[in-house]
Amino acid sequence: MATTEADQRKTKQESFELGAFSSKLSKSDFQELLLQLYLARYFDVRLIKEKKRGRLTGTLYSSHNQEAIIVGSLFGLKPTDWISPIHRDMPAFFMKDFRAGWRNPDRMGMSVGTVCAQVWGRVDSPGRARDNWSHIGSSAKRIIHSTSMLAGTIPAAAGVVYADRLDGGDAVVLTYNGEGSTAQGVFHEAVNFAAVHKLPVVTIIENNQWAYGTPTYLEFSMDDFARRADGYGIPGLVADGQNVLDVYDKVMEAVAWARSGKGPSIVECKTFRAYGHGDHDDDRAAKYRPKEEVDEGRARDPIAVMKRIMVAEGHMTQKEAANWVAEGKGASEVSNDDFPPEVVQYLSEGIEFAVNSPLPEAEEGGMWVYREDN
Ligand SMILES: Cc1ncc(C[n+]2csc(CCOP(=O)(O)OP(=O)(O)O)c2C)c(N)n1
Ligand SMILES: [Mg+2]
Repeated sequence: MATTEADQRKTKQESFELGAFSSKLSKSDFQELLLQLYLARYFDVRLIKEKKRGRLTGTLYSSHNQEAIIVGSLFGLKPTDWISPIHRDMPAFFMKDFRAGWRNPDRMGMSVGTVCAQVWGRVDSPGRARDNWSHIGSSAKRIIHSTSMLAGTIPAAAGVVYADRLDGGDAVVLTYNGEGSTAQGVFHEAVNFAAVHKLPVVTIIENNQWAYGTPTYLEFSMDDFARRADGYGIPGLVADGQNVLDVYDKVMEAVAWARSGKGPSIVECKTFRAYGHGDHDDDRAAKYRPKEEVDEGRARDPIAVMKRIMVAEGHMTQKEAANWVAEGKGASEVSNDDFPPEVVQYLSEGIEFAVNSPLPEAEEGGMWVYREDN
């Protein structure tokens, strides 16, 4: 029996009307979206388990509970579009252009093995283990290199699509940003620049209510950050970040607007950070965030929300929805049996590739630091 308000929300029916774009998706599109949600979640919990098991070191920045933003925003992109993910979006590096086939080597996204090699700090990572986590990029796959300077990728993204337009291209760029990064001066400069030049820049705000230990009411004085868009003279959309279809609809609206030459927009996706800022912050976060707030913020798990919609749309039976129950569970409560086997298999292959990739030779440490041709 539901006891708390959070429990009641968990059991509540989803009332969601399909939007202009999601209403055109097929049953297999719905199934694919759900599978991708499982994969993004599995990436998160498996890395936590690998670290606990002692096979992995380094800080983890969880996207648990925020997977619908990554999956829903990537789903409608063309292979030639660009993305600029940051620390909270690690699965995006290998999930870009997934519709071309998860294992397709020509896909315009990194391989899962490359991304795992990056997480494990091995020689097969793009920077040959010189840096960790999201500090990667690939111009060949149209992924802008992530930087730790919050909002610092937006001007780079604006420049990339400006150049593409001058070359006659129609590429759009999705930039991913936490809501905290919007307080940076460069955020305003870059969005204003994109607005003035009508550049196809879709600025996604992952509003997870916290920037490290700072709550949103100390970050900006409005309920919907998307209203800031008015000041730049561009559209500002708000999406339910727990609902992959709503994210897809709002991002596709912004992408269509951008592609047709009308310029940039902001899509604010409302969500909640499930854990600490990184796993080094988990214990502290449990103190600075009231438990009720955390329970409330995690009550609508994106996997559960999608299942409820699929049942309502007749794309899934209640029995099928009970097949793999990863939703509502933390890393310590979940096992491989809670995920579809193809999801476990796919990521396990990537992890084995990384674990079998050697560490770089120590001599490499001094290479490519200075010019060596004079
Ligand atoms: C310019 C800048 N200031 C501070 C930091 C340190 N820092 C890294 S992540 C972070 C919080 C980011 O919060 P938010 O943008 O909301 O993203 P979230 O981690 O919540 O996804 C801070 C303060 C930084 N990397 N860059
Ligand atoms: Mg945040």
